Amino acid sequence: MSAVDITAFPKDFAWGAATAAYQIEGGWNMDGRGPSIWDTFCHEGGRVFGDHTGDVACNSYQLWEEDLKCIQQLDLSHYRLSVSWSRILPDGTTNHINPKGVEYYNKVIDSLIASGVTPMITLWHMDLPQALQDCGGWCSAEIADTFESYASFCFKTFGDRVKLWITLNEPYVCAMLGYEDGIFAPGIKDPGLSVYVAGHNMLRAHAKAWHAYNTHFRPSQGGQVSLALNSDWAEPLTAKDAAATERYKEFTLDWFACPVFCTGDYPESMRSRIENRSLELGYKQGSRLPHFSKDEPSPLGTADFFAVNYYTSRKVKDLSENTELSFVGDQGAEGVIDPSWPICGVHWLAVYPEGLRKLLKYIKDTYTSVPIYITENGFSQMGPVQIEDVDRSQFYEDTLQQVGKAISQDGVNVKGYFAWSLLDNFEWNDGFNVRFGLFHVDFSSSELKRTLYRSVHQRTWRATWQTSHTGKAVHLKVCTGKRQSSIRLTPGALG
Ligand code: GBH
Repeated sequence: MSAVDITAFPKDFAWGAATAAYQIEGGWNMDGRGPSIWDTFCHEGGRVFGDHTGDVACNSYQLWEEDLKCIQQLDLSHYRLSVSWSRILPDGTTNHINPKGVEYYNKVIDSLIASGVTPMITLWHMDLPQALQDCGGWCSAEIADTFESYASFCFKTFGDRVKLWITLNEPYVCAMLGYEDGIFAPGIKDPGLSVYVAGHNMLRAHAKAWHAYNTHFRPSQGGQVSLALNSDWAEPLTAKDAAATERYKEFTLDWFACPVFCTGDYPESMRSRIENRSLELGYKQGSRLPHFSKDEPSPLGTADFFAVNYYTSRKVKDLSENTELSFVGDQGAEGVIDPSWPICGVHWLAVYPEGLRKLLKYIKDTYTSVPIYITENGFSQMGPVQIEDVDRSQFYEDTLQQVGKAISQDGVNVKGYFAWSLLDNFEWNDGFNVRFGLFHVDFSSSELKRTLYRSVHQRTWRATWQTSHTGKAVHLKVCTGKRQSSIRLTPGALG
């Protein structure tokens, strides 16, 4: 086992953890919060593992001080959280503001800052207000203006203290799973159609919010705004699959990154492929991939940093013979798991830390010299709780080693790393059955006690960030699990 080279990480590197409102807060109907699409989706039954819901989750709405203790215990420099849109604007619009909701986030933000922790706030992490879904959700064109008003309200209310903003989390996942496959809220299954409309309105909403910040708030607040894009790293399964791999990348990261960082429009070949297939399939109602209007602010240049969520990688197989009207049909490619990559917990999470290094280099080479934040990355457990989570520890160590190499050997300007997640939480359609936390949460008792997983407590990856962040040397004797070693980390290249 080799240690992480901490000399690779700059002194002001952000060492954080991330969470999302619906996954941790609970308090779903407390103090005037309006319902979100995830409340509806869970309460319907039959949608989520064990019919679990986020009604209580980690109860962070009432137990915020417990979360803060966790953050302090880890010595995090940053904490990424999301605002529940319907907690502060119960019907999604600024016509009705819920003061108790605003008070909650003020308390969270103020206590983070008082503890020396920099907040990064996501405005929308999957939990659209139900009232807006009732008007068509992300498929309605008006939502872009509604989101802009909500974002402006948050900038105005919290922006004196919050300087790092993410408008939308993972538009790809929300459009695909919410509108194509229907396995995430709002549960719409409309293959090959709504997915592009939803994605388009998300980009319009993001662009409007960024422009609002840039014009009205940046001059006095001086913060930064981006959107968090998720992407697997993708490699061809065989030499024959090279073109399919290009398409796979285009239809995942490039779909959203190209309009924002490159051209102001979707990748040329994505557009022509969708248009050609529409013709072939006899689809006559114009392009399925919408066009950006010249009368609206362009998405181009609407990100002050690149925020990427990385979990896993795929080998890509050509699927160009597929004749279905669907997103995968348009993409003409399919991702499979390389059998040499271990699965950690949940079935889709094949561990390949090298993929993160390759993805970071791809982002740098393809898109941008703006700084990159890794806004999510993590490792899950399933089944009986293992407080002695040796594999997770090894995962973080291997991953941070790859991030270090991306910085020091590939010259990628990585500014921060946020582990997903601070706490075990409501893992969407997997309910509480999949645990991503650095802290275990005991969902079987009403106290919802948080307990640091063993490895996080002891192992070197955590010392890496403590050392880098605090400048203190940490000596660790690693004695859990199969792999044994004793490693001394000293602050390196600080300054
Ligand atoms: C992130 O999504 C989310 O931002 C976060 O809220 C979530 O808790 C975290 O990841 C862990 O999942 O195989 O059909 O069940 C990452 C993207 C979307 C990847 C769902 C896996 C599973 C689809 N994930 N997907 S399926």
